[in-house]
Amino acid sequence: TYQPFDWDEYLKETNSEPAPQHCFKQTVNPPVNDFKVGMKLEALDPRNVTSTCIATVISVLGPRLRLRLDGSDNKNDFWRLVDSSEIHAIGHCEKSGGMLQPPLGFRMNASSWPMFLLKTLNGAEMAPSKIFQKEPSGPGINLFEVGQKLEAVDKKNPQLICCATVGAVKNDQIHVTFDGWRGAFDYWCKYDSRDIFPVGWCAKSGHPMQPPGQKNHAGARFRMRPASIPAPLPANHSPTTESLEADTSAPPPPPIVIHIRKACAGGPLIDSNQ
Ligand code: MLY
Repeated sequence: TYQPFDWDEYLKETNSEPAPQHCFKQTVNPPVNDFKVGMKLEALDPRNVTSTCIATVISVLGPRLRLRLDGSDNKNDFWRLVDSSEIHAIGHCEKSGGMLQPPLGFRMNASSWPMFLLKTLNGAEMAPSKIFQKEPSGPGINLFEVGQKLEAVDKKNPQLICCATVGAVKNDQIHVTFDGWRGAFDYWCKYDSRDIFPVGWCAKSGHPMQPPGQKNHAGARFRMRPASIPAPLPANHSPTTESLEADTSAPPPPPIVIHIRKACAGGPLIDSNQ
């Protein structure tokens, strides 16, 4: 059975505070998701935000939708909250005087767009306007503080919402760092980004949450063993300066795995049979 991540325990273990709810552009109660796979809607093209396109719901996860632009390939899916201001019911664009556009990288000749649009909408299940929710207003200023914990979308794996920390604050931006992971996934975003959530949001909304990775010792200990079982001490352990220092020093780098196609000879130093 799925055990939600124990934030209370983790906050104690890491002696840290969650960023308060009022820092975020998110509702106190996560919005209900009544979208169904296959429904069509209008979405801003993430690669060309001046265009409104037709999108199809590919999957639903908590209050989020995995979307694919009709006429695009399956390599550019993106995720939106059901209360995103970037999605609307079909008809919204035209009502506001706009015209639906082919997505960037439309797989056909541009001249076939009008017929493509007609065919893609014919007989389609259109998401009813009542299941779209109004985007919350959010704070007018950056209220985050360095060290505060939050839940954040991993932009490189955008289906994931992960345990994260505010690593830095600068003007209207925050630096999101992922607990237990080296810097490769970190990013800067505006304080009112829709990709960051207060601690407990995933549990409340029924969205899975990624626990910390295993970069640091605290994270590893937290993940590996239930809280009730105390950490084993090495034989003859005494809290020497050396062991205290060891806890704060940089962790060893993880092993690097390189996959080599068997057919390729890697040179004299590579055993291609490994
Ligand atoms: N398969 C990927 C997943 C990384 C996820 C990192 N997030 C949680 C910050 C990898 O191991 O690189």
